[in-house]
Amino acid sequence: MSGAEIYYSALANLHFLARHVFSEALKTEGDGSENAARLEETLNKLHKVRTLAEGRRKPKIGVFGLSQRGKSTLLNACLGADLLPRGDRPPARWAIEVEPLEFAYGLDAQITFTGQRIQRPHLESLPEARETLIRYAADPEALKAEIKLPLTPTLARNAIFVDAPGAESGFGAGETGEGEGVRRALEMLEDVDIVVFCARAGQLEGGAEAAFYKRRLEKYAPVNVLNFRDEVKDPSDDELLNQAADIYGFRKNDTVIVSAREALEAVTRLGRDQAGGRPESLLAAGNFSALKAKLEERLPGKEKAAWVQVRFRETFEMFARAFQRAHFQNPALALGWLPDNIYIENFVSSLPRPDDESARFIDKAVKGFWTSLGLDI
Ligand SMILES: Nc1nc2c(ncn2[C@@H]2O[C@H](COP(=O)(O)OP(=O)(O)OP(=O)(O)O)[C@@H](O)[C@H]2O)c(=O)[nH]1
Ligand SMILES: [Mg+2]
Repeated sequence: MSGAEIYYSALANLHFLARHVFSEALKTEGDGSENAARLEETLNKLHKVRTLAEGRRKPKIGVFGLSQRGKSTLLNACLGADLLPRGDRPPARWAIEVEPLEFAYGLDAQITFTGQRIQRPHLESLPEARETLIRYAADPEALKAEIKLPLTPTLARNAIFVDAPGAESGFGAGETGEGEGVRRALEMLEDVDIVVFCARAGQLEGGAEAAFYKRRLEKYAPVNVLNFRDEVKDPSDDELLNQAADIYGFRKNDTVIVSAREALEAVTRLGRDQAGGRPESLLAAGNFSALKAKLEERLPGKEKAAWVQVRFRETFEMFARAFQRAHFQNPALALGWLPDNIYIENFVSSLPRPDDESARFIDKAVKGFWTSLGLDI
């Protein structure tokens, strides 16, 4: 087996192992419900990672950040179409998910409201879709829009793009009283596989934005975007990266400086419908080739950097300690040893494949625990 195959097999085993312990724990009388809930959450995360690793669903790329950072403009440039409403509008609380399909006949839209009510507006064109999205966004009961449309995106061909609302409405400005908006925004973060954080290159400042990033986003190991590059002539890119590292704690290696406006202008100029393919000029505009490279590092099917592999190993080791300490005599006890912080936060931090040696380590350890449970794989 190759390193990648071993890794996937380990992942599958870990998933079944956790599921077994969980179902045993549920049979046990008494306390432990809190731990069980935590394990269930972990299982769901493992499930997410597995379905993605096995190619059973497309990765979701979500863009987060405060209002007016150019999130929607950035996504339109990524999509190669001016679809998502942008600019000055009343703040919306919902998410818009866009799935570009290379071979599709027309637009398909589904709007989900509270109480699981669904509508499917008929859409003929991009401008009509944009207008419809603006109209529905004003409805406080609208939770999510899912749009499918025939497009070849500028980057990340096989992904679903998620436009999150500006964090002020989603997370609550002062982070006091965590209401409905906060809950929804956190769900959105958990739901996406690749988190992109969008800030403004000319407005790097500590305070609320940096605090928001550190509290909510950092743990997802996001791709960080410093947008509005066209508006800052100096400092140099390098100085900007240093500033962002100081103020937000961005890893330089995970940060790109772009101009979503220039990229979107290039898209519009080229008239993507006729252009076909993805001309290099499109990616060069606004430095989108750098963003493309960063996203591709996170997409399935690529060998990943060592620092990310460590995350999976840490997660596994925490599981391992939990199971080992309880000697598998009492699964409910094992639950108590599970960490508060599960590192499989999203696909980004766990799917990357470890090198052959760590993959073998993980596989051997997981199988060892299975055997000590008296179970066959
Ligand atoms: N100069 C410049 N303007 C930009 C850039 N990106 C976005 N803008 C402008 O900034 C404004 C806000 O852009 P949006 O894309 O709507 O920002 P957003 O983060 O989605 O805003 P909310 O949806 O309200 O959270 C628009 O007027 C854009 O044209 C950029 O790279 N350079
Ligand atoms: Mg927006």
